Amino acid sequence: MLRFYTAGESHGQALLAFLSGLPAGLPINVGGINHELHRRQLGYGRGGRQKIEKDAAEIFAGVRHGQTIGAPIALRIENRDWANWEKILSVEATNDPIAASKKLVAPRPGHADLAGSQKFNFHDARYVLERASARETAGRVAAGAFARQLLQQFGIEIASHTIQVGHVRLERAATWEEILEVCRDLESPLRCVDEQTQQKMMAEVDAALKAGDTVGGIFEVLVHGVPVGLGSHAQWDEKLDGKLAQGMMSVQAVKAVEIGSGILAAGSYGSEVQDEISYDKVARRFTRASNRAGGLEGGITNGENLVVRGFLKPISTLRKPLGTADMVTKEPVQAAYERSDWCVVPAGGVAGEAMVALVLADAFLQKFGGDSLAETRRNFESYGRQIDEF
Ligand code: EPS
Repeated sequence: MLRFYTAGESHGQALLAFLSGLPAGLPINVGGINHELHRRQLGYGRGGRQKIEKDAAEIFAGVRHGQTIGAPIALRIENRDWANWEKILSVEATNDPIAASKKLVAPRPGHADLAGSQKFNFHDARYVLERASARETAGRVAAGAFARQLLQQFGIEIASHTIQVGHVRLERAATWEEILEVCRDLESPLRCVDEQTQQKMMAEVDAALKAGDTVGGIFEVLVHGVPVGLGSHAQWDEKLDGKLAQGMMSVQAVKAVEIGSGILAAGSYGSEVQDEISYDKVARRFTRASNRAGGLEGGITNGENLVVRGFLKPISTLRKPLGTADMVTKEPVQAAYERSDWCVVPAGGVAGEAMVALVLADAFLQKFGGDSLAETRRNFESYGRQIDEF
């Protein structure tokens, strides 16, 4: 239903995003889109690039007079750094020695550099890394902000927080209110709800910086107000947990995804992990005493908060480089280093929120359809009555 693509190189003119399938008549708050882009740029452990950029979406198509018109949406996020790369990454063929000087032949272990160069047959990882860079997530965050604005119309809210950085883990559960609050706090260095834990996490980030190293971690995306019945158990590719996992895993540096307490559950008895069901007669809703399933049973939303975790490996650009092999001479060399972030967990959380928003909005539109927001709302409300009367 909802399709989206991005294009753009990290140091090219701009990042582009295309999104189609949103109903007409959805009010669009451009400030809200730019707020998400700003959030993505924040976080303790970011490198020099974010000081250059001030990401903002310029909308070229699909939105008129403040609302969607049912036409594909196209937008552009300028790369301010392009001014420094115009000659290096010129569109036209060039013999400028500066372009040759930026060739990258010492692939970073863990990055797409080598596998991508072999696959596309370049002896210059520049062409690969420019697109593999996590800067691409700015396009996803802008597209995700549209999906988020659709979901907000139906009382669905998305937030994320950091539960681990390096070896430091948040050892207690966080409430939805705490997570919302820390998400709204743009000054929060690592978006962790517990100040003492956050201090320890910051020390991990500092230690990585000092050592010329990088640290990974875990971010958790929560969705509040999800209706029962998105996704389906009926076919493997209709299961919403599978789609969320794909969306989340596709975020750069994410190497594992967990839904609810999936990892803990694998080492527990069934009696310890299933969420017992009861019925609230006043609210006319089935409720669960716990939410270890993370809001999904059989690939279908069950009305509890969706809980999806992204496990980020430490990013692969190290100031103190690892050993590698030169792609041309095949001799042992040190991996390339230009500049980098050393912790991206909070930014990963914002990209994760965007992917969850896009996957969920797609499932939402599959369930409720509608060419206009009014039609979607009618269908949503009619289904709500079915659930009330169940
Ligand atoms: C990023 C911008 C990039 C990297 C980072 C993410 O900027 P530059 O390469 O100019 O410093 O900091 O990308 C990577 C982690 C990577 O491995 O490529 C951004 O805007 O998020």
